[in-house]
Amino acid sequence: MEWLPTPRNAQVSSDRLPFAGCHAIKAPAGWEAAFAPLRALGEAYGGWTAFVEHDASLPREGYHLAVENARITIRAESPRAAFYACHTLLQAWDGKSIPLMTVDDHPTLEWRGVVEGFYGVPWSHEARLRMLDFMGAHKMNIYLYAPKDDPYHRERWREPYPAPDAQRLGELIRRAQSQFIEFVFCISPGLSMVYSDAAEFERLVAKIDAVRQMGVRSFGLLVDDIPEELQHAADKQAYHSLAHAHADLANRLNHWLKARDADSWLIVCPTFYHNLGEPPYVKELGERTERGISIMWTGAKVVSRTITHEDAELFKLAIRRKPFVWDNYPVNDYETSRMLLGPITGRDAETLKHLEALVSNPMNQAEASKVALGTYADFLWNAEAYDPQRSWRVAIAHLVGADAAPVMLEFCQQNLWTRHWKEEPPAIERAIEEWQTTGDNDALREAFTQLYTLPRRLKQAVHNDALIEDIEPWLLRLELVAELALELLDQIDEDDLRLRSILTRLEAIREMNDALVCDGWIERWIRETVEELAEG
Ligand code: LOG
Repeated sequence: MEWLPTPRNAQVSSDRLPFAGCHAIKAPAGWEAAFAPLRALGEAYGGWTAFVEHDASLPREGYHLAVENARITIRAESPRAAFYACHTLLQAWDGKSIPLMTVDDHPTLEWRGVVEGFYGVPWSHEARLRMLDFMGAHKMNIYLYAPKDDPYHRERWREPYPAPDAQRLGELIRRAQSQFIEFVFCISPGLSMVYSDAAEFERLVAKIDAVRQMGVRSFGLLVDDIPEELQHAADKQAYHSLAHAHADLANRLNHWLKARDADSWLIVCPTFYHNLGEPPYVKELGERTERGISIMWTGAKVVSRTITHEDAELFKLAIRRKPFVWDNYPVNDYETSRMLLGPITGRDAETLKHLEALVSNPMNQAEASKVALGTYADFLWNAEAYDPQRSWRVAIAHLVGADAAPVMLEFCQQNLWTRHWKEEPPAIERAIEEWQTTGDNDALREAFTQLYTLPRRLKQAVHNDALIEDIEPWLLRLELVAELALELLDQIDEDDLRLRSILTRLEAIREMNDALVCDGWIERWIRETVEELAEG
């Protein structure tokens, strides 16, 4: 299996040695959690000893890993760095042996992760736990809990979490800790909060304090997607602008947090979060918000197809600190009929130099999001070596295994478009265009057959049930429309047109399932071909 993320520097020998865990791990006291991934392998045969040393001279999260004959040495900047070294080792393990190797590694960007920040059905508890494991294994270090449709996060922000929810939240927090992930609890009070009211502030900190008691030190104050003007008479009296109110609230909350924990961290998502720093709101927020408080930004647009270093510099100038990027890819809440299964593109190493953090806002489908997220993990860790096409293949292989990767890639290629995000058009577009000039039904039949059999081939090869569940509606739709397209081709060849029945069936498919694949090309071909035949 290839590494994900790609290490900065790796020398790998073709010599492999049997490995089934370490019988001894010698490490600094207090670093035990960093070796959980190695311990999980068991301490069975093989006779390996791992020596772990703290090396403060390495870059942040940097590690050096050497696998020699019967001895593993890790030098690491921190326990988290040692945890990452273990994962590099585990990814090189094929279940039986590991290669002799040396690796020198550290990340491009300090904070790399995920914001669960979309509208619609939030991820299930199980999906979140699996996501945290995935993130840890791929060297992502920050998760923002911010599902818009968790009522206690936004609509009913004043109310405490009921006991069962609080218990699940606690479990998430512990899982994040075990994966060396910074857990950021976010709250969105801006739909109703009276910012100037002291009792409202007390309600806000009471909610936050309950989560703080569970071991969280980082919080997000999110005021995105709220009215762009002050709403309450008291606030209009107390503040001369919305930015004034938001900066005042952020500063007060930050003082409250710092008084309880000097290591606390406050992250603010402003109301004007997509621009190049021009709105007066952004400048005022940047001026008034105290240093040390982070400010989020989605790029020049809500869904920014590119984020250049020039864009980042402009926003940075306006807010007087490096932006904390909330990246709206592969989120699909604005077009739920589509899936985004391509790699992240349109950002580069130069952009990252101007950022404090980058978190991806994924799809409602957690498992399917891991295709894009795997490529984010790679890009954010080693942006200098990032190759989206290569990364895409590796991310897919990590998700479904090497054997199933080709068929999963084939499926991903059919799902790369939304209103705001367009990659290469699906291959079927070219096949259809060729057919329009050549009229070669057999060539088109072959292309449709490939798509028709894809769902079945995929289900045979892929054993990740959560993934199959996520993509099931798209698999079904693909099979049904490709089957219908084949039927239409047969009718043409046999000169036995039953056009009305084709249209009725197309309508029935659309009614039972609103998933859209191949950017709608197959459906369009069916409809247009039927129309032409009806006219002709
Ligand atoms: C929301 C976000 C949503 C995304 C994409 C931010 C900061 N807020 O336009 O919750 O998932 O767009 O639809 C948003 O992006 N607002």
